[in-house]
Amino acid sequence: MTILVETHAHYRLITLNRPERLNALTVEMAEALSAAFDAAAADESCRALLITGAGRAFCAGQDLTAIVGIAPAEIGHLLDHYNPLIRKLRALPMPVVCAVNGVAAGAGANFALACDIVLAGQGASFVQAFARIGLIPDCGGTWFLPRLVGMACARAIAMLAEPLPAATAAEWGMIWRVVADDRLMAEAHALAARLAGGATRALALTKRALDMAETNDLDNQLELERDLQEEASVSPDHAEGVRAFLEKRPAVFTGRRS
Ligand code: T3D
Repeated sequence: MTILVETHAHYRLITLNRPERLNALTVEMAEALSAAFDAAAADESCRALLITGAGRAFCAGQDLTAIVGIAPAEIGHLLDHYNPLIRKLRALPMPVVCAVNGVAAGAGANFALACDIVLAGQGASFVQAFARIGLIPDCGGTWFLPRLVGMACARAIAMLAEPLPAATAAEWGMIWRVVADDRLMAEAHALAARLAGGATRALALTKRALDMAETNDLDNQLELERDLQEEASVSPDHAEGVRAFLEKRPAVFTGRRS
């Protein structure tokens, strides 16, 4: 199986599972991921996702052995599989945590950056490997990088294709946090469990608002916040949050969508 899906209380762990190829992506894997995202989105009891890689790497990007023999003009069509996957990942109505357990290269790096909160082990690194093989960063790389680290660093990261150590990625704001390798999965599970116990509807709407902020001006963003706040305010978790505050107790959120 190219991916493994494990159900935990209120969240799912998805593990990229081709360790012998450093979890390099194939069309089959993209289809499996797409189905796993659909299943998570359709299940109200699934309130967060955690994504990681099996073995020593997170993901080495496109499986280069799989493109041998494909006509060059057809290679771009691989993105017909990957682009919908990135869109689906961004639109998931729940927080997505990525635990980068080793090298994340090419599309693998940008798949990680598409997640909501990225944790990485100390030994992990991010490589925009595309320039090394005469390609451009895809799977959203040219969109994510300048927004996360600014244009100056984005240009160097994309054009030099050098491995960026996890600690530098965290220092530059490309990812949330770097942790000791042997603590990575414990910390990632704790984070996923914490998010899965949150006000899921509000977190999903927060994701949408932050994504829209990339293109909206302030006026439009204020309008959007009003609309999304209306949606959040009718959620059972909002009522519970206020009740819990007034009763001076921790809120118990259910994540129910209505
Ligand atoms: O064109 C399109 O539109 C398609 C979309 C493309 C999107 C992309 O992602 S393009 C970028 C593709 N990825 C790469 O170019 C990265 C290639 N891999 C590497 O540069 C290095 O493997 C790493 C920096 C990731 C890790 O290096 P290292 O030294 O830790 O490991 P290694 O020895 O190179 O790799 C271990 C094995 O995994 C090795 O196999 P072997 O010799 O033990 O049988 C290696 O060939 C294999 N492997 C690593 N990356 C890939 C791969 N096999 C297939 N595809 C890979 N991407």
